[in-house]
Amino acid sequence: MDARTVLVLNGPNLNLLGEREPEVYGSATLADVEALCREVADGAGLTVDFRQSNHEGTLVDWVQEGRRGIAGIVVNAAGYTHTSVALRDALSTCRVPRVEVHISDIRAREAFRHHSYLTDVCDHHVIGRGVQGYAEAITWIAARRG
Ligand code: DHK
Repeated sequence: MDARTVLVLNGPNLNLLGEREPEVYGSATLADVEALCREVADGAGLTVDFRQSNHEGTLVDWVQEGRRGIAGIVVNAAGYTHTSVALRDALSTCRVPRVEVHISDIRAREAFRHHSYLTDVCDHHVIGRGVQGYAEAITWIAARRG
């Protein structure tokens, strides 16, 4: 990773995008999302390091890896959004712009999804915009770089 890298992190069950609750998350697969991110980043002169894990500690390790010296972090922590103090603490150590993304509108779903531990340690939020939200997040990071 270098100063032009956007680190895009995906949490648990997002590997099943496309087959998982398509009425909520849509029909795009995670590979489709990765291709979208690469296209948008490429257009902005950035590169993408795209990762997914079902494991909280792995996500923490990856946030720490990207905490300085890169263009920014886009994070859809999926279920860990609503549970993970550890991920929140990792994001709060970052010296790079952080964007929280959710495909669905978590504010309009079950009450347990309304609270995000990540919201106030991220600099920007794209919620409920479908997978296009990832593109918006990368565009925001690119615009912030000027
Ligand atoms: C994805 C998940 O897996 C859920 O646990 C979150 C998020 C919402 C999304 O909308 O991308 O509650």
